[in-house]
Formats: sequence, C-alpha cells, structure tokens
Amino acid sequence: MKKIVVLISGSGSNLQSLIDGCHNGTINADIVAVVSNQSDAYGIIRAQEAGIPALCLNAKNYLSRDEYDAALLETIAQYQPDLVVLAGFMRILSSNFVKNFSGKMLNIHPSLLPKYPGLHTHRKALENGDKEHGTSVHFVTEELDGGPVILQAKIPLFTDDTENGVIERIKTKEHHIYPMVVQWFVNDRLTMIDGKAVLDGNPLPAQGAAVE
Ligand code: NHR
Ligand code: GAR
Repeated sequence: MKKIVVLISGSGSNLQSLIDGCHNGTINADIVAVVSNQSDAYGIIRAQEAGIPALCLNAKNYLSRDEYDAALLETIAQYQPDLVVLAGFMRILSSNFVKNFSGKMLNIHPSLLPKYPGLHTHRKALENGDKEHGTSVHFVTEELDGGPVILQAKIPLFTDDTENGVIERIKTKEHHIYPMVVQWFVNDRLTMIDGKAVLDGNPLPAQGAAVE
C-alpha cells in the first residue's frame, strides 16, 4: 500500500475527503501522518479521530525558514511517503524541501491557475468581476503555485456572491477532484516528467486534464 503524508494549516476539510477516500476504497493508499504548522488546526482533530498520527511543527520554535523546513523534512521523511499532499497548507516551502519531494508532492490551490497565484484568490476574483472561478490541483515545484496543473474545476460567480459563500462552493468542488487526482497518483497513472504533468502516458495541457 502506498503511503501519504498530508500537510495542513486549518479546518482540514480536504484532508477529510482524503481520509474518507482511503476508508471507502476510492483511494488505494494509507495516510500515515498529518502535519500541521498551526496547533489549533481543526484538521488535527480530524486526523486523531481517524487514528492517524498528527503532529504540529510551529514556526515560532525555529530561528529561520531554512531551519523550519529542515525540521519539517526530517519529520516527514521518517514516514517514507510515496506522496506528500498539501491540503490548505499556508507556508511557502523552500526549494531544498521541494526538491526532496520532486514529482511526489501535490497542492490544491483555489483559483484557475495561472490566474491568481498566492493568497486571497476568492477576493481577487470577486473584485475583478470575474464570471467564473475555480480550483486547481498541481504538482508542487519551486515556483509558488507555478507547478504543472493536473486538474481544474470551475464554478460560476454571481453578482451577489460573498467571499465565504465562494470559499464553500470551491471546497465542495475540491472534495471531488482532490481524491480523484490522489488516486491517479497512487495507481501510477500520474507522473511529472520534464516539468509536465503526464496522465496515462499523455502530457496534460496547461489547464490540466478534461474530466467532469
Ligand atoms: N511552496 C512551494 N515551493 N511551491 C508551491 O507551489 C507551494 C509552496 C507552499 C505552499 C500552497 C499555496 C497555495 O495553494 C503552497 C504552494 C502559502 C502562501 C503564502 O504566501 C502562498 C501560497 C500557498 C501557500 N504564505 C505565507 C508565507 O510567508 C504565510 C501566509 C499565512 O500564514 O497566512 O509562507 O495558495
Ligand atoms: C482550500 O480551499 C484550499 O484550496 C485553500 O485553502 C482551503 C483549505 O481548506 N488553500 C490555500 O489557500 C493555500 N494557500 P481545508 O483546510 O478545509 O481543506
């Protein structure tokens, strides 16, 4: 069975969708550890309730980003994961960390990349009067939110939308697409080759696979 480590910072609803997928057989893998950088992340409780070891590494206890990332690397490496999944993880990772898990680390970012890398994506989409918004699963590379896109899901935006409403609609989409992509990866259907996402031997276009 393939081993997954999930990194979180918050509520962990995406983590929950992955836990559920592993339990109901839609994902053929085990989540062997959950690591949070926030001690009050609700996702830690979700992990504990599922019997998964949950650890917290607080940046306050480290002198520099490099030191923090070295500790995070050491913590994760103990579990020898086949895949590292960022699920609402809110800290930028150093290039050394990313290189260690090259082609083995996924992120879900709440925008239709390459639009709106970074933070506050929902607010930006609403402020710009966008008619649609979405979320992207991508391989993590050194370039922030710049790794190759694997799968996107879209939602329409309405004139009376609120930021919180949009966040929730996006999350509902995320809970469908993230387990799907993780299953592709653990079934050896998905790889990163020469900086491109490759599914079933076919390099994916910039917007990722076309799946409904
Ligand atoms: N690290 C690398 N190298 N590459 C990526 O693509 C990464 C990454 C680390 C996290 C998630 C990302 C997102 O999906 C992610 C992708 C945090 C920030 C950020 O600015 C930006 C993007 C993402 C995650 N973090 C601030 C920092 O200084 C802290 C913000 C906060 O704590 O509220 O680390 O959006
Ligand atoms: C998700 O919507 C994810 O796309 C986003 O945070 C949410 C986490 O929710 N990620 C980022 O913004 C990364 N910077 P969750 O904790 O309920 O899974």
